[in-house]
Amino acid sequence: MEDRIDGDRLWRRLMAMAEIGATSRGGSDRQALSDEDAAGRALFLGWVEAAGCTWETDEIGNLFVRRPGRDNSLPSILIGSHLDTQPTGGRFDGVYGVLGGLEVIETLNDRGIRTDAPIDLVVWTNEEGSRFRYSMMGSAVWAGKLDIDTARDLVDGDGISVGEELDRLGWAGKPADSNRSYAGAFELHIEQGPILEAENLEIGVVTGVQGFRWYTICLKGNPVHAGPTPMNARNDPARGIGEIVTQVYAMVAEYAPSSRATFAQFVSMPISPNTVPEELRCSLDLRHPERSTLDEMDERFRQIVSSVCGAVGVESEIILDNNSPPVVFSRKCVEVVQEAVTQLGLSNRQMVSGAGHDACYVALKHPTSMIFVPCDQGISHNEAENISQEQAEHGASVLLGAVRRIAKTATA
Ligand code: HGY
Ligand code: MN
Ligand code: MN
Repeated sequence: MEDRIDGDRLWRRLMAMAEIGATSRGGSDRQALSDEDAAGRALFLGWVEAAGCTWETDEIGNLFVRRPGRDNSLPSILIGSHLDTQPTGGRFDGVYGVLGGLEVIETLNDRGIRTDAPIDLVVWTNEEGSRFRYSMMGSAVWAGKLDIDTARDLVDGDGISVGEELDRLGWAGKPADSNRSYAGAFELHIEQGPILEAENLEIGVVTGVQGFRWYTICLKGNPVHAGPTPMNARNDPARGIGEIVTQVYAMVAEYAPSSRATFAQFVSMPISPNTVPEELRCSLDLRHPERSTLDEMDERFRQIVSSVCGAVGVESEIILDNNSPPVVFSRKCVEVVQEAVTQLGLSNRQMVSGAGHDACYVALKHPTSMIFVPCDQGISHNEAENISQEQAEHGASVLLGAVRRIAKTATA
């Protein structure tokens, strides 16, 4: 059988999903556990039920869609990604892996193919970590790396908690069966970077994911009047953060080309233009493929904060919000993807993912790998994020090929 899916159906569904939470600049805003996220799930579940699948949620709202196999006691095949988006996100990040997974199920249905093993298509809760600041939150709880109560207590900028939203939406189910075994897991995703397009390649066979750490930097100064207070009589956190940003960027540049640093979410209190801030907070996202380099950047970042704050006379606090170590995927699952790509005759390369994905946590428990397709100019987490229908078809066809191969081994 030629592993080709129905690209028109997949594209129609991607565009229908993009209507939900559509932004004025052509992107998506379906932040985790929002009404838009719920509307996206409702649209998805309508297609799921029409495809003859059952579904349930676990305690953190992860959605598990089941396509039964001939023998449901066999280790399942896990596919899926996320439907939640950044506040000014694109139409494909996460969504493409979920609807590509559903397209694989639809194609198996169309062809009357029953796999021996069941197929589980998962929609993970709050992959983005932008509204509730823990990236890949749902898969972290499922993998036992984040305590459910800690996750439920995470709050957004308005003080609304994950738990309140889960209960409001009715998404909290029973704890997932941690003993369920999986023959293999595959996440289909856009690359979100420039490599595949620059090398004019159709598929990325993903061998792992770089590590990342998220911090909250909090600088505490002394609020004084912006007018009469002499410049040398201030304990000004703004002076501290400016110097910290400059020195951290310079430090991280020493580990180029793989190192990444991103400062964001700047907030000063009180919110006043004519009072020196009492407190200034921001986020920092540090990334690198090697754990030892991440450790080194972590240590040097903390030294910079301490020495700058000493020099400008402000206090500092650094909170480590998220620590996702580098991940190496299973050779078995990488090879299964590689075989599927080769059979389809698609140009490809093996690569490490620059972005984090739920597959990082899935890989802690079961053999896992990922499939990438290029996106325009490598742009993502941006409303201009874009892929073509042909690119969407390529990736989902590779996913179909990988599922069919692993299903055979699952049978064996
Ligand atoms: O931050 C990430 O890499 C992912 O998009 N959550
Ligand atoms: Mn994603
Ligand atoms: Mn994302």
